[in-house]
Amino acid sequence: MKLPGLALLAALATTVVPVLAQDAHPDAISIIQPYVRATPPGATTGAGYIIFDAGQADDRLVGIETDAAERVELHQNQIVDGVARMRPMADGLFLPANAETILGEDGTHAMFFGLAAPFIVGQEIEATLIFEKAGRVPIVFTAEPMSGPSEKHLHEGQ
Ligand SMILES: [Cu+2]
Repeated sequence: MKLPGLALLAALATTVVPVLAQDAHPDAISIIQPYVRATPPGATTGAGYIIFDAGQADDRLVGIETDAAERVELHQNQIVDGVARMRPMADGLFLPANAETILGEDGTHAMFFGLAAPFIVGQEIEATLIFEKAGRVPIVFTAEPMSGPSEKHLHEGQ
């Protein structure tokens, strides 16, 4: 497994989970090393990251559901007047065929709002990814230390 230019994730043990949603799609999308960053006590928001390797067809991640939070949004950081802010990705995350797409690159991330409990290192968080074509796919995020390289960003409206 080659993870070019992704020191953070390359440093983690890499797990590849081929998703075989339907037998008819032998080259289905792969979901690689989904993780969330551990959160401090009392935190109500968290962030998650995933590497995708789309199969032979384009797809699009349009949503994430989990019992661990009230809701999850797909976000992208943008610099406005020198300050990083984040906005929901209205069209979701496009996953071009035969390519790796990283939720976590270019300021993208999954934003968890209303955490049921803080994310603790090593914790496993069950979630369901919702794809335009592949449909609903269950995954498990692992909580990694919060001290990893991170972009500071403001949470709009908080
Ligand atoms: Cu965010």
